[in-house]
Amino acid sequence: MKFALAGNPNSGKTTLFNALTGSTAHVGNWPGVTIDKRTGVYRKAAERPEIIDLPGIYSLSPYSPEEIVSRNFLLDEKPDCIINIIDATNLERNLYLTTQLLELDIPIVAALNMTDVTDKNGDRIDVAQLEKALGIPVVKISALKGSGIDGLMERSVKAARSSRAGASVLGGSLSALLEETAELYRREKVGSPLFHAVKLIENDGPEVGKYPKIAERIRPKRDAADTGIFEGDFEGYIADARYKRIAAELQSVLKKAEKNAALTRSDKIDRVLTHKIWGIPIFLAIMLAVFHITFSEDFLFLGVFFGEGSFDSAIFGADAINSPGVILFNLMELFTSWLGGLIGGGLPEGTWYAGLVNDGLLGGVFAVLSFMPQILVLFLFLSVLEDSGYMARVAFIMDRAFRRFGLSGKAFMPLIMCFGCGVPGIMATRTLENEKERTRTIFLAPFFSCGAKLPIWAAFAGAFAYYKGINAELTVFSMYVLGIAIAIISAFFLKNTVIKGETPPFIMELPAYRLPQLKNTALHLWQKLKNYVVRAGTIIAGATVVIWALTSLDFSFRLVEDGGDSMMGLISRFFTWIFVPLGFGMGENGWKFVVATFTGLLAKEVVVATMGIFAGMDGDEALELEDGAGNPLWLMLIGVGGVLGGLDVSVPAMFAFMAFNLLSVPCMAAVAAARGEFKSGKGHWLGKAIIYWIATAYIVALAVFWLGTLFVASWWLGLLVFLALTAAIVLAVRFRIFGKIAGIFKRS
Ligand code: BGO
Repeated sequence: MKFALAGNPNSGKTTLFNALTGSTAHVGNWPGVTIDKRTGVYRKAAERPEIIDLPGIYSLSPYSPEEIVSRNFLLDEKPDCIINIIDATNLERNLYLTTQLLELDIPIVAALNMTDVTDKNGDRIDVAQLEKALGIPVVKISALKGSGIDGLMERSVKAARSSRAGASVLGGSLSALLEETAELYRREKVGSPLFHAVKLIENDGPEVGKYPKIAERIRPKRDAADTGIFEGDFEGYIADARYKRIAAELQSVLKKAEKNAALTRSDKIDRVLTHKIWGIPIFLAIMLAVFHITFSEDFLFLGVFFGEGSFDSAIFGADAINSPGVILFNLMELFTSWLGGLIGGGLPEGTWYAGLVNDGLLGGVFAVLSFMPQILVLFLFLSVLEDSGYMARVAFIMDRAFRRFGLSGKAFMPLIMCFGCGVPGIMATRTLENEKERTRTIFLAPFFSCGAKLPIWAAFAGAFAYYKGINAELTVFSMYVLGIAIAIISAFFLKNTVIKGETPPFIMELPAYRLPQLKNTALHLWQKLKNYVVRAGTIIAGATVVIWALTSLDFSFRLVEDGGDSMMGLISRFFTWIFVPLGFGMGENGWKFVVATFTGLLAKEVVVATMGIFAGMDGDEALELEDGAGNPLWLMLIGVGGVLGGLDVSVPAMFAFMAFNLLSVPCMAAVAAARGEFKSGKGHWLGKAIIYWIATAYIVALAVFWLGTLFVASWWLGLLVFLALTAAIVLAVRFRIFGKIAGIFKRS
């Protein structure tokens, strides 16, 4: 047996799907979380029906990719039963889809979801009356609380055993025409004739294209039925008829509780959090606070109360107290060092296999694993922010502020997902109906710092804090803000040049704030943890072995003393000069950063793994660079920090390195996802996107290095040049220079 879950976005399909199948699919409070259909099995029934979670849709018109997926599935695969999820808090809008589903020749059961909310509000829904009006079984459930689900499935199995002919709520002057058209379909032996008849009368593109003869026969009769009110717009006419019928039925079905006129708690919170002026500063402050808890080495800035050397604890801090994230990082470091010693300690020093295990495999994989606790702490907060309903507000705030730059709130949703991982984020762009906006959004996706880039920021933040006294959370924060800022500038640039087009309107229901669900958050973190460990044990472990070999052996496969003479060392010299203008390609260690940048294309965690390998190889030499740096906890940071200590690569160059890795080509998986998404649209965008990412990364890193160097030399000179550059860009925009450049680009 095959059961399809169909309903509006946010009606609770995924929650019900998870409850039925025991899956852990992502539940989110914005449209587009389910972009493809998902399947699972309901094991409690003897029939073990297969459950198919279709993407959320408002209608069966083929306007968006979700609607096409759902419509094709229902028509072609003919499930044994449709479970139509209806959000009981929003009956009128949800029933619009129901009236269309009813026209199919498929058994349907309506699952009246979110009844925990309607019950709490005191709304009364007459289920028996609704059953009568729709002519199908209706079951009250709460997918979130798990109530009514067994009853729903019993009725669905029963419904699936019988057959059902489509029925339409459309009556009046249309019914004769509908019946005549349906009859033509019946003669052609087409299933669900009523559904097809309605679509044909609506002048639905694919329907007319598929059945041109019937369309031809019906056209004069349809035109004759035009009352003139809708001027030939039969789709509008039918939509209006559906809503009128729903409104009439609802009068006897729904008794809403007297509304409290006062503002709800959510409204009051929103007055502050989505404030016109303060909305964005509050968002930035929240993010900064999250980074502080995750990365700060001076938690709550308590360090001002302590004298130098008050404590002597590498785990909890020396002159201040470490944040929870850093404490966990340090504990993890201790553990990995201990484990590393246990595994690799017994191997004879100087042998190739000791180098491979200690410097390569353990150095690389443990460097990445050390950051796992901090990543989990950060994701804990991001998950809480999302689950409380705040992230939906961020899209709303961003839409208001940046729509005129070409970045709408709807595009911002998939981009927020990119904070976790670019692959689902890029795939979620399918929810954008406007192809131009979709293409632009995929171009921006890598600029949103994903979880795999976090270890890079964390490693540098730690090294900067330790060696240069630079605030760690500000270092990480700067990368996130830089990414968002470049995305906004890029959206504006692309909208006015290469991918011209309007920004479609954004309409979204903001859900009421709620306390984050422990189960959701735990699940989120568990998936992150699993994913991280699996990646460290597979792709990253594999990559470290190859990178170790390439950086330790020469072309005759002999171990080299100096990594610069290795295969990678020699090859990378061909490319290093490209990065000299960006600062991090300079000096004797520059090639290492270039190697890390290239290896990061595989997966961004590999950047840090590569640093870890170099740290292992240079360990002893780096240890001598800094006083008191003999603690093994800092070994990883010394890989980066030793270079800083050596002063042949400067702090601005390191920021340029981070900026380049933030903005340039994302990992292979994200490129493949972008390729897949570009493919479904028109135009060959992948090559252009790759060039765009590299060019953006290069230009921004160049600016970061040179402006940073100027700032370090003389802050006022740096500021002056920065302002002059900004003014030049504003003038270029004012006089449409970008458009002219794009014109040249296109002509060539
Ligand atoms: C958020 N009762 C209640 N109260 N809520 C429910 C029920 C129910 O029976 N069923 C689902 N929800 P999806 P689609 C959320 O995510 O399954 C909630 O699109 C939030 N998240 O928990 O994703 C469910 O698959 C922050 O709510 O629907 C989810 O159809 C604040 O309905 C939403 C408030 O469920 C959509 C809600 C970050």
